[in-house]
Amino acid sequence: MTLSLFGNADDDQTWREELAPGAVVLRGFALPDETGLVAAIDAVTTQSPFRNMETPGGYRMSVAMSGCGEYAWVTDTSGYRYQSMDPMTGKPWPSMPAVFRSLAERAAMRAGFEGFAPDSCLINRYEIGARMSLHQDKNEKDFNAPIVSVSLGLPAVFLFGGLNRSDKSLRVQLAHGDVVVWGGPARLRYHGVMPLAAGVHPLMGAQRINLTFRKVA
Ligand code: MD3
Ligand code: FE
Repeated sequence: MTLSLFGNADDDQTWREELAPGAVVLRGFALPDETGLVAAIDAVTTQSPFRNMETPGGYRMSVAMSGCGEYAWVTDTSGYRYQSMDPMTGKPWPSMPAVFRSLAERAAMRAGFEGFAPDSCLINRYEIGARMSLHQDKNEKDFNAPIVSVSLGLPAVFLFGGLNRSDKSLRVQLAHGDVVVWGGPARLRYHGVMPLAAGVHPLMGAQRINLTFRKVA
């Protein structure tokens, strides 16, 4: 028989933490791909640059966003939606890099979601002080598909609430390389991100980048 050198680890040294039913944290799952992910983020955001969009309420988001795949999320004064065209370039979003797709599919599989086929990846860039207020992700068609999120760069405090905005939130620290799979009964829970604390990450600098993989259509 084979002896594991790592008590609570999988064979690839990834820790699995169940935050709540349907929400699985894979600590460090993205670390083996960090170099490829950074190159792919650079390639995508050279074509479709990060931008701070305006909400329907007229506020400029502190998080700068881009995206790739068949659809990405946009907001402007007329509302928010997924669309296949980047309004900033007038062109389709860049295609989803293979390193992105492969990571998302393997993470979903590891969390028990067979056959996850994302058609969208949103790329969120947090500079120091940027935050995301509590919200639900419900613009996607099929809530049976999970959302896979990948954290890179500076650590953040993630807020994980309930199905009602007023439910108490758990605070979860998400660090460079952590992947979370949000599905099943966790899929429609409120969530947000506390203002990013100052710091410098050795690979990413003074920022946090979060990738979210979704099945939108
Ligand atoms: C829990 N992004 O883009 S990812 C978003 O860190 C978003 O940039 C955050 O919320 C970020 O919509 C959080 C983690 C996440 C994503 C979707 C969820 C957590 C979720 C859907 C349901 C429950
Ligand atoms: Fe969200």
